[in-house]
Amino acid sequence: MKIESLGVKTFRHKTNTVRDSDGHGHPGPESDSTSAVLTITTDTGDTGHILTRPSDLAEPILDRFVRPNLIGQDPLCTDKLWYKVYKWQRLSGGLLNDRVLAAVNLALWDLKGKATGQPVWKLLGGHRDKILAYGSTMCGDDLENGLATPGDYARFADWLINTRGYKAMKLHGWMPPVPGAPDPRMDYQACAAVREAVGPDVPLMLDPHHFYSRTDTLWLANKLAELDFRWMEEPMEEASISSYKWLTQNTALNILGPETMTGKHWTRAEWVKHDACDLVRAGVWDVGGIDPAMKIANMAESFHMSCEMHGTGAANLTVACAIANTSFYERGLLHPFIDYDKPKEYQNRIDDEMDADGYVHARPDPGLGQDLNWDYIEANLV
Ligand code: LLH
Ligand code: MG
Repeated sequence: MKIESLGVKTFRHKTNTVRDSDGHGHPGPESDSTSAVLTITTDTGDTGHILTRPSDLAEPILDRFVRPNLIGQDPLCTDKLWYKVYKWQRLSGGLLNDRVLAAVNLALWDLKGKATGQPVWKLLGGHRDKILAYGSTMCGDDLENGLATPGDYARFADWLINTRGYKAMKLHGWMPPVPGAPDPRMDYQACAAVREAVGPDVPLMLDPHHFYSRTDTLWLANKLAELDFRWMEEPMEEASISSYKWLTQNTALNILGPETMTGKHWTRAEWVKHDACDLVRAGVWDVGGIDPAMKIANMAESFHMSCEMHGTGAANLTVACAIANTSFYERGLLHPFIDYDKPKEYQNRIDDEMDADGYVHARPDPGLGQDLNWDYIEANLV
């Protein structure tokens, strides 16, 4: 089997998410957006797909760095092909980023699953066929009855846990440009209100403003430890390993990381070696795909550490179900104004349907388990 082509379909669809001036998503009026699907096709007619942002699939990047390394190659050799493309990153002048590596790697894994008739989570180890989700909120806002006050977070937490069935929850705090943010005391008040609403036994986490000082971070960490929070993630710039090492030494709260720091599995290994985190973060879109994410999970397991996947979607769910050393799947981002369970126009179903007990089930279908509405995509091509 040999790779014959890589093709991209970019299409229009509606969105109800708006970005603020710092890039955080919030509910907003319906507007137009675009997404893209990468399709890898072989000489045997097998295909693999991945849905992503159009900017991850720019034709000049695919033409210069990806197609020359993939065409004619065996698509099942995912790690070998990852290295073939990755080697070009160093001299690409920043053009070949980790999201491009991830998109190509994910489409190859989807192809491998479909060609072998197996779901990818089983090919990778198949540790579990369902996993508890934590409801991961959007960042705080100033919308009436949205996520504007500690009481809003508490009311939403009550609905997530006691009505929708989540068994765990993570708050994203208030971040600029929301008035008054960032403020660790505001974050703490929201966390305290949520703990009060859901009781002592529900696992809770916080993802606050990402650029706090050491002293603000330590104050917040110690207050969250008093509330018996499970972990906090990314409260400071992650390039500063020393700051995280200092933080983990000084607080009883578990610190999860690194999430957005570049450097793939190599950076995660450095964080573990330097005791800069208690739990290791990996997300397929942050670390360049499934192959590097599995290396991170296996490295973490070798140090008796949990590896928590960052972000939602079929490929992160796939890794979470493949490995032993993880605790939750991140489901979101959620908001009282958004119906997360409703498929988008370009989906036949969402990637991560959740049952009433808070479990997201690994898909039995071959591949990564995405179910795209091809009629919609074809009818709305850009
Ligand atoms: O700052 C944000 O918008 C969130 O932190 C976002 O990146 C979210 O994906 C996250 O960190 N989840 O864990
Ligand atoms: Mg995060």
